[in-house]
This record gives sequence, C-alpha cells and structure tokens, in this order.
Amino acid sequence: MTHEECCRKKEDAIKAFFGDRKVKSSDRYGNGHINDTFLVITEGEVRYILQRMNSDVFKDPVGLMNNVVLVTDYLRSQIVARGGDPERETLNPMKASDGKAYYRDDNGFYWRAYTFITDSLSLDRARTPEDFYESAVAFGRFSGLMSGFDAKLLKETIPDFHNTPKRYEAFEAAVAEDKCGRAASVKAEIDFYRSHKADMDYCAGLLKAGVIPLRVTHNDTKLNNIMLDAKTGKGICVIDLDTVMPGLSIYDFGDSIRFGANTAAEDEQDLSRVSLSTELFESYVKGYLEGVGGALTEDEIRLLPYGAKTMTLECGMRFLTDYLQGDTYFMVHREGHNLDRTRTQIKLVEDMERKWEEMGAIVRKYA
Ligand code: ADP
Ligand code: GN1
Ligand code: MG
Repeated sequence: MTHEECCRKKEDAIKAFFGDRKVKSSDRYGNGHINDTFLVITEGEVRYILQRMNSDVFKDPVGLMNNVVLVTDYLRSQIVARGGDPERETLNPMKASDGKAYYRDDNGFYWRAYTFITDSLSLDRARTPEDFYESAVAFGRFSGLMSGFDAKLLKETIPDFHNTPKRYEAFEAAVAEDKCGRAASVKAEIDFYRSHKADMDYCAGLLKAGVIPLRVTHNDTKLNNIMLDAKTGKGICVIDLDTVMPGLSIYDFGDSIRFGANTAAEDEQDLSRVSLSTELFESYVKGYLEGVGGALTEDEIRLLPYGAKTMTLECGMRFLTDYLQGDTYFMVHREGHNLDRTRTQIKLVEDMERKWEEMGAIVRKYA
C-alpha cells in the first residue's frame, strides 16, 4: 500500500473512532518496530494513540484485540480494587462506531485506538538507574497483577513467539535459503549463533522438564513499552499488550535487560559503546523482585541471568534472520539496520559472558 493510500485509510479509521470530532493532527509517533503508530490530537488538545496493526506479524487481529480487551478489563478491576487510577495505570482501548475494539478498513487492515496516558513518557534509554528500577517494579507488578488471570482465555497471538529452539530452526532455514544472497557477508554472525545453539536450548529444556513454570507474561518488555510518570518518574503503565500470553518470567526479565541494560542503543553502529551495565542490571533485579512480590520460585530467580542471555541471543538471531530474508519483519530505517541490531546483540551477549559471575552474584544478593 502506498503512503497516500495509508493516509486515506487513516482518515477512515479516525472517522470510525472519533466520529465527527475535529482532529487537529494525526502524525506518526513513537519508536516501535511493529505497528504503525499515530498520535491523534483532537480539538481541546485531547490526545489518543491510533495504530494500524501489523497484519504480517499478527495473523488474527480480532483474536488479538479480544486478548487486549480481556487483559485490560482484568487489569482495570485489579487496579480499582487496589485504589489505583485505571485511566493511567492500564491501556484503555476505545470502541469504534460499531462498538468493536477495532476497525477494519476496506483494504483489510485493522486499526485500534487507545486513550493517551497523560503526563507520562516512554524512554528508549534510561536517563538514570532509577528510571530502569521504576520500569522493573512496573513490569514485575504487571506479572503480579496478571497472576490470577486464567491463561487459557488468551489466544496465542504469535505461536512459538519465544520458542528459541524453533527460532533457531527458522534462522538455519533462512541461511540455507539465502534468498537475498547476503549469507556469505555475515558468516561471522552466523557462526556466532551456531556456536551458541546449546545456550539457546537451555531454558526451553528447563520448561519442558518442569523446572520452571509457564505464566501469563508480557513477552515484549522493552523499556519503551512502559510509561513513566513525567513528574515523579514512577512506572505507571505497561503498554504494547499484543504479545501477552503464556510465557516464561525469566524471559520477561531477560528482554528488559537486553534492551535497557545495554549501555548503547539497540541499533548502535559504534560497537565499542555496547556493553552490559551491571549497575543497570542490579537496579532491574532489585525492582523486578520487589514488583513481583514473592511470586517467583527459587529456580526462576536463580535463572534470571539465563533469561537475559537467552533473550539477547534470540533477539539478535531474529534480527539476523530478518536481514537474511530481506528485512520484512522489523521496521528498518536504513540499509543494514537489522544487521547493526544483530551486531549489538552479539556484543552484548559476549559482555554478559564476561560478567556472568557478577550477574549471578547480584541476583543472589536480592534473592
Ligand atoms: P509497537 O508494537 O510498534 O512497539 P507500541 O504499542 O509499543 O507499538 O507503541 C509505540 C509507542 O507509542 C510506545 O513506545 C509509546 O511511546 C507510544 N504509546 C503507545 N500507546 C500509548 C498510550 N496509550 N499512551 C501514550 N503513549 C503510547
Ligand atoms: C519488537 O513492538 P516492539 O518494537 O515493542 C518485537 C520484539 C523485539 C523488539 C526488538 C511483536 O518489539 O519481540 O524484541 O521489537 N515485537 C514483536 O526491539 O515481534
Ligand atoms: Mg512497543
């Protein structure tokens, strides 16, 4: 679909969610890699988030929105019971003119809208260890709040999303197919993942053996998927609920470390800037364990560093797979963007390996 066509459909979606209200602007917004996100500002300066859902990634947008409504309704009831403010502490999906939580345009794309979490910000980098600590408390609290929710009600929006061994198979298939002729130029990166195959099987094996349980998890715990209060800096609301489904707590922990405890951006080109900040790691361990409030088993706590390493391996391998397949999954903004992302993830794993003992000691300190 051309840019112009997308804009025309956006106007239709705006009509579906906002009726005749005057909309002052609806510009692109945020740094997500998956959905097309727009900030809608209506007359009177009321803000909303409008998103065109990524139909390549989410094959069942109606099922997905059903999950989002179930999860946000549940969160709302939990927040109200605890005397919190459900307008700011959970996402609130809006209803389209037909009463549904989504709008299907006549090209078959699905749109949704959320009220805007006011006086808040989402960060791509923690400004201070306190920001990261606050995000950890909020993600931990989210797991705690969701622990009473019946996971069987949720549709698996992306089957095998964090099934790392399956991701490895997809990676090898992409190498074998080499449809863009890029494999030869990334031999070092391919070899890196091949040499880490056993690491990538480790946590999946523990799940299979019943050492760690399946829980309702977020599965995409990047720092920019949390809103912090603009004034107090407290973590207030977990967003991007597209991948809430049964998963591993250590992966929720781990994906936060992968993204937020890196001293550089996920797509930094100067690899000398990439490392694991043990200070940020410690802030997150402390905040996450406080936030979940005793809900994790001893094994889950002990395995937190493995969650971080596995998620960093898996995500880097997913970026490389997408690079080999012609950059069709993650949004890219320059040539080689996915390869740059792969390289930061490799560097980060190598630094985790150097700091492995220290990571374990930090976890034991707060266990
Ligand atoms: P993606 O799946 O593409 O990552 P997100 O749902 O995470 O999309 O949204 C992208 C960005 O939009 C977020 O990182 C955040 O900055 C902003 N955002 C999303 N929902 C809201 C909301 N309800 N209120 C304020 N900002 C939001
Ligand atoms: C995507 O949607 P976003 O930008 O929060 C991806 C995550 C990756 C992340 C890497 C549904 O997250 O799995 O870890 O990019 N989300 C999906 O930055 O694939
Ligand atoms: Mg996001």
